[in-house]
Amino acid sequence: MRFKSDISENEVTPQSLFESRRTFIRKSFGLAALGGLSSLSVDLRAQGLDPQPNPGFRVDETPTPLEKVTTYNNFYEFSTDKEEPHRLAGSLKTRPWTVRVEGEVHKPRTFAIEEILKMAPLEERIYRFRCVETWSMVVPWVGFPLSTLLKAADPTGNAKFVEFVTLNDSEQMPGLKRDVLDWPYREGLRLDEAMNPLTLVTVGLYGQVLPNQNGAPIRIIVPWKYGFKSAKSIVSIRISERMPTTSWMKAGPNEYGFYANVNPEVDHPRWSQARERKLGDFLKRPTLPFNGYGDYVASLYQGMDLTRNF
Ligand SMILES: Nc1nc2c(c(=O)[nH]1)N[C@H]1C(S)=C(S)[C@@H](COP(=O)(O)O)O[C@H]1N2
Ligand SMILES: [Mo]
Repeated sequence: MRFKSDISENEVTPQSLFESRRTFIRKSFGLAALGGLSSLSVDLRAQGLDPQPNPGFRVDETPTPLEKVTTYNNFYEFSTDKEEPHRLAGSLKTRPWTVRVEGEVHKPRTFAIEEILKMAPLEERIYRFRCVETWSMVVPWVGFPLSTLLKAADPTGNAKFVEFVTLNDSEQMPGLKRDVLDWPYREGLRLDEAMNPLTLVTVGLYGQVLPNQNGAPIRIIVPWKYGFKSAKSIVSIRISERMPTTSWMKAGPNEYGFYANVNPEVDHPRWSQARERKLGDFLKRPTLPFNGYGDYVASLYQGMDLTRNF
């Protein structure tokens, strides 16, 4: 069992280390500001928000250093090079920002980001995060369950799927000028996956406002699925009766399925998914089914062939 509800914050990240890391970030920020790391310096408390640790959702592993989490990113709207988004994402304007919740709902709504930030108490949840390539991280994300936001729009009886749509503005996101994906970036979940308490509306990490390169001002985190399911900088949540076709399914239907549950037994056609390297580690480690969250989510897929529904 990798999850401990009784583990103290100090065992996971020594508070002194956490604090010194924050100080380090603030200091290094002076240098990094020109490189687009500016949102890193904003403590969530400066916005009147006070994320509390959620003891039910932590991982018995040292979190990946903030510096790695914020400088090695997939964000194709900026660049396909993982080391570029943190340099380029400064052009993203995260205010004003709205998120529409629409489709199969009784109460379609457009929420200002400020309303979303006040919608539910923010929790810090330490989750494993696993990219479809062989790297992984452990990150103290800050947010609240997506179910809160979905319930506010009151899904109809036809609601079966949820689609997330990313901002599509090539003035702010230079990578959109290249034809690498079917823009805007679209991802999706089945409604029951979206309502699972692990699925997080994410607005911060390490107690800071979400850095642009990590998907500011609001993204989704789905900890038991490959990273591409966790759409960044979203402007719309569409609830539908039919399964949406995601950008990655369009790009490579044999490589990226709708479900994309972390599964060491199903290889990507071009590489094995059985092992992963946690960013900063030297050695690889075995990948766990559902990224270690099987106790919470395996029941969602009872009776399904996960080799076909990859
Ligand atoms: N809009 C958008 N969301 C996205 C991506 C992207 O290119 N555009 N990349 C995905 C992929 S492949 C991964 S692994 C994660 C990376 O998140 P991180 O940079 O916070 O680690 O974001 C996902 N969300
Ligand atoms: Mo990824």
